[in-house]
Amino acid sequence: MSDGSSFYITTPIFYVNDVPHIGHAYTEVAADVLARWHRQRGEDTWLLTGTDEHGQKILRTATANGVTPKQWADRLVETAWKPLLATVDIRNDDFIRTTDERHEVNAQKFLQHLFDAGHIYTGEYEGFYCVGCEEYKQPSDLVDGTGEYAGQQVCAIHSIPVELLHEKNYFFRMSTFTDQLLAMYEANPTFIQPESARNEVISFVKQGLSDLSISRSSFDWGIKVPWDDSHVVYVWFDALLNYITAAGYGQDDEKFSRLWPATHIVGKDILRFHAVIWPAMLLAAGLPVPTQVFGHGWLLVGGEKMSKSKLTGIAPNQITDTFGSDTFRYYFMRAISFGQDGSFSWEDLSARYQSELANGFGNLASRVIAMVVRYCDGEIPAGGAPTDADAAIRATEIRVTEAAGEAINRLALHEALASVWELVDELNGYITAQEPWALAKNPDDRERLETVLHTVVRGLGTLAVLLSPVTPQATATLWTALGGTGSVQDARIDRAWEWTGGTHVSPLTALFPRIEATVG
Ligand code: MET
Repeated sequence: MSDGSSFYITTPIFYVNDVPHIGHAYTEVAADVLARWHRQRGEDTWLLTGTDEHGQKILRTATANGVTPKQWADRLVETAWKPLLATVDIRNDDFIRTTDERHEVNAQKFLQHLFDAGHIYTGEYEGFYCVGCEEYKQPSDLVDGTGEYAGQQVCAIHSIPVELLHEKNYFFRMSTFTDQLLAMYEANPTFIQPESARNEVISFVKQGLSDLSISRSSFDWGIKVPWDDSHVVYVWFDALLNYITAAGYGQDDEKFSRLWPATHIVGKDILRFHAVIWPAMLLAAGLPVPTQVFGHGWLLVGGEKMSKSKLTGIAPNQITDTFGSDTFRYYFMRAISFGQDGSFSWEDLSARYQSELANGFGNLASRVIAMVVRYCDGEIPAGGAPTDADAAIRATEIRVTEAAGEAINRLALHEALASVWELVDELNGYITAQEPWALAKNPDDRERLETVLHTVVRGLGTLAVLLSPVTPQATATLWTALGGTGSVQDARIDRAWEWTGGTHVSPLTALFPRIEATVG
């Protein structure tokens, strides 16, 4: 499938006011799985992540901690945000910070371009603002507060009171793009996914867009507006531009035309920024809009949204320290329908670890390799003529490989894994039915034994290739044990069932060992 096309995929760049929780890691993993899948198929793949470092929220956090915002950002990037990538095994191609010089220069260039083209004017903003969201709010965005905020109107996302702003600001004529955006959504039905998110955005835009305040003048932590340094750029207007800065906009035309546009993976609470404001900015600049904006759901813990501001935050390494990064990645991709809200619980995680990873996949790999070592001195047998049962395994390999690819193309990550697990289950059932240990007892059954072992080794090779984007560590170990050449994550295999494998296996320790510790 390597047709020279590129696959540019991004995560949001996260605010550095606080440390990451599993919701951030979930987004990172989803984007990384997609990037690894496309990279493995030989596509020119580029995964971007990074940090969002300007704005009032970070300024206030830094001030409260007695440091400058840049010092605060440097500290959090090095101690929390970059380490997150290692914790959940992200193979990103770039890490952008909005305080990078390349970005500041670029954001100013973009803004000046819009100003010169008449898309920006001076105005006055009077209304609500949520510093938690860094977003201007309409009265209809607010809900009744509870507890200490009873009797007040609060932000529906952060459950804290909003602030009343009255500032002279610069405005972007976003309203003039209403019809163009609606026509673009119409012409490109998969631009916003999932379908529920698309419908919500379309009905929002159909009400007509307002112009957007794109500068702030009551504090100075931000990128200076190029023609008026008494203003800093509104943090979202600055942040969204990271996606083109990193792709080389304004600096490396060859790279930019090769990579842009991108697929954006975002949480549903920031969908409108990406599906409305961002394409309007790009249209104003005469640049292509993104390929797709996918809004995933929220992680719920004990029925509540996992949140930076509530106490439901779980640090990713609370999970990976015990279960490892592969389990983290597998669990969240498998247990939650990508695009829907999903609940996290320690019980569910432990149960899936035990039944699907340890017993289903890990045990299968250990048993098969141990049998090749024991019955064939570690040499992978060539196998004889296939029976119907063997042919059925091959048919399943072909079917699930195609089904997983098709599901990945729809970003239905959970469906892709469910398909691959059909092969795990069938291979386990096949071993039980064929009883290679019984065949090994009778020299007359030697050829049959070899055919059975050949079939299951090939099935394991297929699993290693298909699961490599999700569980890179375990599949690399398995690939080596199967005598596979090169790295499984770069195995250029479009038809995984044609894996021919190595000639010898080497011993394998448990891919997903028994976990004794109590967690949670
Ligand atoms: N900083 C934002 C957040 O964490 C995302 C910005 S993506 C351009 O929600």
